[in-house]
Amino acid sequence: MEWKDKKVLVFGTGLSGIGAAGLLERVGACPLLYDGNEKVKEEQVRAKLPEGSRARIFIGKMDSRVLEGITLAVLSPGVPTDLPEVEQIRQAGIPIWGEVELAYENSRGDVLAITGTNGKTTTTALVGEIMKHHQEHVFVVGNIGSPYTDAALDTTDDSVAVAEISSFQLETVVRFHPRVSAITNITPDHLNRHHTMEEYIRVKESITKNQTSRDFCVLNYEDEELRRFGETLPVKVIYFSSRRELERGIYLKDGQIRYRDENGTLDVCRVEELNLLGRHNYENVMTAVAMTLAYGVPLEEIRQVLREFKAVEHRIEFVAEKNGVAYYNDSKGTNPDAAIKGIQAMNRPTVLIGGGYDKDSSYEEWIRSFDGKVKCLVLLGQTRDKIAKAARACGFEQILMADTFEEAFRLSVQQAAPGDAVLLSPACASWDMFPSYEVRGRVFKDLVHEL
Ligand code: UMA
Repeated sequence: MEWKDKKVLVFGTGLSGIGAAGLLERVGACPLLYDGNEKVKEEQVRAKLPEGSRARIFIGKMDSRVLEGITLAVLSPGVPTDLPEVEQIRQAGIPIWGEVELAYENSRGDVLAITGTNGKTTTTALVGEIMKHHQEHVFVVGNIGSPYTDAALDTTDDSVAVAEISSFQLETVVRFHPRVSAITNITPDHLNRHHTMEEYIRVKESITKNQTSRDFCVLNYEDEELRRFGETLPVKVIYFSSRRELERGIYLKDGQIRYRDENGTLDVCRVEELNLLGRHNYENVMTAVAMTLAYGVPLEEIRQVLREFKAVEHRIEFVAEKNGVAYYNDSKGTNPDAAIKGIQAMNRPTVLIGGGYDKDSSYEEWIRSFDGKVKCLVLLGQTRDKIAKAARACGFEQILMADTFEEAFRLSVQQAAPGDAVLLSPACASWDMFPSYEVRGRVFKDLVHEL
């Protein structure tokens, strides 16, 4: 595409918006950064742009002046595609891309892309490490926290972009075409944005929409929807299973991960050799191994990385032991399914901190997974009353309410006895109180270290 002097509206001034504007300026286009949040200050946005940037900035209510001369709009992932302002853009006949699409259109080399409700960050980080061990130019980008647009223009024909792609980002891709894709699992999440489970599944599955018979897609065999989906794909599908031996694919049996294809069966590793705990993590490992084997990385190289790889920050991360109490940060447990994994990983009586931004999730399954391990639930945020109601309906009564994060932490410390664990695993996003789950996790860790 010819970008010179093209006027492009960039919707959102967070990480993705700044990344997109930076890319657009580098290719000679004229970005107009737009943010609908009136609390955002123009100077703050300007300060995030490179020195000498000529990008224009507009904050506040969208009006027709904003769209004058605009030939393309690039949405940040957090901007819903059915927002009235986005509808206004559509009505004006302006094409709409997501930030990922803009990056892809300006990139070279191959893309290995991972989506799924849970496990995508760990899988992306592991695929990234394996690829970095294998070759020189590797970019780990996307939902993991580094906008794809920041790296796109530095990619080369020989480089690989390992991309964590959220459902928000998939809503607005057009030609995005990974060489290898993976969908780790699909369980309810972000239903306030996608409205129905059917739509959420459709969006997730669209990661394969431009893939052909030359490409690969790694899917969870134990997820019935994904198993069925795999049968319909015109792509080379590799299934993984942590529950049964597969005729073809990668599976876990008796603590051993094995990969089997038409050439025979390979022993990948034993789970005791990994520094990761829990079935969900073995699934992440299998996804990463299948993706990189499919891409042509030799198994011996993959094994070396597997032995060294450690859990990612904010995902069931051990913080410290204080007065006999073990503190775990699972701030990335941003939906009930992820938080269930957090509980399952605990092997001590646990004081659990939960609650946050309301995504229209239901919490009963999470509460039923407490399995006698949770001695007290400390709740905060938008969802605290909804969770308390669900907990009581499930017969769980040990509930404390907090107004602030600091209060929730203080109450948890008071409730925990030596030999217990305190687990921050909220089952909710952080956006009602924090800019991101990373900030929430760091605040938690700081409070633990201050004890
Ligand atoms: N905005 C509006 N109107 C709206 C919504 C947002 O103007 O209706 C503006 C906000 O005022 C704000 C900006 O858009 O200034 C924020 O954009 P954004 O929400 O897309 O956030 P970014 O900082 O660009 O971060 C995004 C991803 N955030 C979301 O998808 C919500 C980050 O994923 C990602 O790391 C980053 O791009 C880089 O690619 C975070 C996330 O929580 C980790 N993702 C969700 C998840 O994992 O569950 C999907």
